[in-house]
Amino acid sequence: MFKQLFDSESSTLTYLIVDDQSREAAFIDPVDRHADDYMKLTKALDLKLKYALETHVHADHITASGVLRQKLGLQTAVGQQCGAVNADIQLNHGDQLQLGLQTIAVIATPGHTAGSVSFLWQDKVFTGDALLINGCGRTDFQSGNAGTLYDSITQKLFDLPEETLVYPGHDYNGKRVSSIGQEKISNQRLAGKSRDEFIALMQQLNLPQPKMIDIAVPANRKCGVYEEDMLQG
Ligand SMILES: N[C@@H](CCC(=O)N[C@@H](CS)C(=O)NCC(=O)O)C(=O)O
Ligand SMILES: [Fe+2]
Repeated sequence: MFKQLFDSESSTLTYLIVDDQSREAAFIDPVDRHADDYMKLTKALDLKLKYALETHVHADHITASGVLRQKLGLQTAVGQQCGAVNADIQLNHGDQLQLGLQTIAVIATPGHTAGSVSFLWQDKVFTGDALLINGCGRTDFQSGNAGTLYDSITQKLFDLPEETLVYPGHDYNGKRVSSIGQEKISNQRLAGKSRDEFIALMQQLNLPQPKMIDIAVPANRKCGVYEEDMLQG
């Protein structure tokens, strides 16, 4: 089973993936203000929540992973390079996570942030803010690097089978799913662009900083829960 959820305040896409046989499940990029909904869903569907997986340390919203760990006893997992020291699992390229007999493979896709990872499950890839639908994550904070992002997308994500479904970490334009083949042909940031052209394009974006960046990044390095709160349980 698979569900896509949307946070309209930050335009974040959250995913719930379930192994139907064992009922083991994982959230990808859960958002703090929806923690109660996630717990209701977990109960209603009789799931054993095993993981809260982060594609990166987010700059624009606070993760629910730490709260879900407290309430559901799941493990939080985030890329090793993210500096999220109290996450239960520090992910590296090639790692595999199990839900029952099913495998979630970790693909390092740095560039939006140095620690960004994507998750491959069945015919779906969850790309966080590396590859967006007809776009890509910005590269101007959290050790982002446009050249590195170009390499991650063109050498790792675009190497997946063309029919692989692309589920991004955000969409700001009402889109919800794409495919590797579609993005290769039509992504305006990448299709037909050389590495140098892509870097030049990313340098010209001049986007305003996310409103929550100064709060969200330090909070998310602690899975969204400050240590004092964690001690109180
Ligand atoms: N206006 C948003 C900014 C959102 C933003 O910068 N999002 C990042 C992802 S964390 C991004 O890469 N956006 C790509 C884009 O806007 O094209 C806010 O204040 O939170
Ligand atoms: Fe991001």
